[in-house]
Amino acid sequence: MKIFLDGAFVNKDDAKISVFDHGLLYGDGIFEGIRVYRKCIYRLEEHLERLWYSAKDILLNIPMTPEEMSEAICESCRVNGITDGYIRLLVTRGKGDLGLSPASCPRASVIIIADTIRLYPEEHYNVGLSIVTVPTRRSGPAALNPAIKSLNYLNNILAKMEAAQHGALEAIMLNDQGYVAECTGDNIFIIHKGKLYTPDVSNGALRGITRSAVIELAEKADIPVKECNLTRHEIWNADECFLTGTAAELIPVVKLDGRVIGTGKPGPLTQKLHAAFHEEVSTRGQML
Ligand code: PXG
Repeated sequence: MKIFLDGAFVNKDDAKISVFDHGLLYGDGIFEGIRVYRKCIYRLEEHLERLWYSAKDILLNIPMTPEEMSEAICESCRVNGITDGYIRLLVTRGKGDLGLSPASCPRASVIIIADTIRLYPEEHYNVGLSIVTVPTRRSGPAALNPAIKSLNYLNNILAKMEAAQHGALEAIMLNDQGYVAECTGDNIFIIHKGKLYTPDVSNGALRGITRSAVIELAEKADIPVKECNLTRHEIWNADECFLTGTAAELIPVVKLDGRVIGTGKPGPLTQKLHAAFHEEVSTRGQML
């Protein structure tokens, strides 16, 4: 496997960064997770736009243009023979001195890993996930803006571990006000009386690329969509519930906190939207 590291392709075992990289020392950096479906890099432009927004937010100068980044991503897939897979793109603050200030880091580091991805076990797409609400909260915009896809994922990691302690693969994270924000690595949707609802991004949800795709696909299918405040009450009483993410795609949720949602089986609108999503993935994006 070849890794793109600061402008060159190096073997996996030689792909090393400095222990003085502020991405490692302080989690100072940003990332994207991107899928490739049948040689099509799904919604690459949207991922790059989000990356550049995250960079602007943390005053990080990405040492490449979006066009150069797009080409480096395509080349990472080509050199590794990846036609279906997962791309992990990182931009770290780069090497500097000890101390929080990025002033000592002259150049950001760019790392591109093109690999394959393990989704949730297949059975969960057929029977649905049972998830739980965990105590760890999603950080609010007044602390670390959750719209920044940063290398600081500790609260999401804690939430993921709390889910595992309850035998669940995913967890709902609430925001400071107690509204549902999202899951640890996925956005959440419910269907109630034929309408689709998802937490507004102001509740601490990442503006997920899959989330945006599902909203678009639902609107195309004449399913009304509302981005709003949601509490666990709405989720427990929903007809259907599902999660969205680059790795997960759309995955049904049939239980929250031990309470059955809807019929306890993946619902028809979830299945319809997942099918519509599959139809678009290899046609929407950058061809290799
Ligand atoms: N919320 C959070 C907090 C995420 O990190 C999503 C929602 C879904 O967004 P997309 O754009 O993928 O539809 C994410 C997704 C990884 C990795 O290892 C990436 C994510 C989550 C966990 C792991 O690349 N991001």
